Amino acid sequence: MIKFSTDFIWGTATSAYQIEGAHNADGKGPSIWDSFCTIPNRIKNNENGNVGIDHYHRYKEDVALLKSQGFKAYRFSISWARIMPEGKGKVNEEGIAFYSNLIDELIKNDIVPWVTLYHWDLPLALEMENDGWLNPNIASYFEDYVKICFERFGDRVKNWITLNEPWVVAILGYGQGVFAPGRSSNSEPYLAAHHLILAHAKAVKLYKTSFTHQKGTIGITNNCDWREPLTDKPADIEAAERALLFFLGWFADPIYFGDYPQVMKDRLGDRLPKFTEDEKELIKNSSDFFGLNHYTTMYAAEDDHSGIKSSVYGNGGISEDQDVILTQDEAWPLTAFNWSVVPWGCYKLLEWISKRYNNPDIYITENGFACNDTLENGEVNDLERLDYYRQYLEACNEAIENGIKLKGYFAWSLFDNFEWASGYSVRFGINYIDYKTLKRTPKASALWFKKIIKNNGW
Ligand code: PNW
Repeated sequence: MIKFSTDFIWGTATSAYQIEGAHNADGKGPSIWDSFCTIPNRIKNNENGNVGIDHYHRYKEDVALLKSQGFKAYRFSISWARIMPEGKGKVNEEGIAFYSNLIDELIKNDIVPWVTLYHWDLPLALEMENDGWLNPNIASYFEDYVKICFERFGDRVKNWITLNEPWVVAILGYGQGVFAPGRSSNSEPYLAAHHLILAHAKAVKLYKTSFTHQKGTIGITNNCDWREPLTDKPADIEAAERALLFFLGWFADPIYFGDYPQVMKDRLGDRLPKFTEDEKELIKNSSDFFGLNHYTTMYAAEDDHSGIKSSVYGNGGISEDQDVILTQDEAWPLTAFNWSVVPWGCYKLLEWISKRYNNPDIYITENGFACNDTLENGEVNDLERLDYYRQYLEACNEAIENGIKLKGYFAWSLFDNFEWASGYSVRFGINYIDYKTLKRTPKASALWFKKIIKNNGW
């Protein structure tokens, strides 16, 4: 029997650009994703989030769905360009009204809002006029924007996440160029990441100094896969550890210890920016909880440069900086996204985080499964997804039983939605979207969640 404690937080998650649509409605300014999607061939089938799943207009129906499926918490993100169309300066009251209404609707239905302040949709003006995350001033622009959010929503929102997955912003946006703003470089990811960390820390400092009366918590969400040593050779064990430090330690070490992992400093030299002593103080202990997005696992082996070279930028970071070769096991089931299903990897990652960062409160803010669902006789029988959730939650439960302070879990995602460079071709939702009518249909996995949340387990 699997039982979670009664105060375990059961949630599900989305992000603004992936679901809202209404890309230019009611005074919203363009974001880098609006613009990235107009470049031919960057997105599968040249799709975009202009309409999304029209959550902007259907939010009441969507909150009712959340409620009917038993979720206690809902993680969504605020579109910066809806609040500040030019990224700075003027505030758009209609944008404020949308999120304010959404928050009220959630609270009315006893669903606790968990709000991500940045889920990749940077206002376009900041990119074009100020070089986006490459400009150190971005940290103060971000601070000005979050201040508005704390002022306008902080009376009702008590759970804030500053940034979603800065690793993705840095590596996929500035390293591989497959996500907005579409740049390819082997040094810009480290610079962008540096400013992302500082922006996070400034936002937290502001919240902790000027908004203590709101009595909320604030943290950051990082993503990380597990890296399992391919063999028990010391070189491979070290390679796996190094891969984790380049992936998660890159962001979590500054936040828990005040500085980057030594192995990154050793290997990157001048490409890794340095924090000043004041900045280290600012960043250290700047997260009330450890937000984790976790999906998959890979083997890691030392790259001795004798043979196979994966791509220059392997999944996990800039691989030439790490000398790590990543592979998958043929025995591991694959999702439609080619991510392997490895529940024990989730357990091992939770354990690694707890050990390295001194047993923090952890929230899994995303975990989920991609497949090509089809609607048959009005139903979606996504048993593979259901199985994925069951196995990963079993791993979570085991972690909790062994003293790891995992306090909550958010399924990614509440809906099928715009899956970034993959467009609408990949489905992650527990609720199915018919993209012609935008009708929402609960999948078997959503009905399963409803049952297990009610029983706190199964
Ligand atoms: C996350 N990777 O993105 C995001 O937070 C979601 O918006 C997204 O829909 C979800 O996971 C599924 O993709 C990621 O390459 C994108 O390792 C890419 C990676 C990880 C997470």
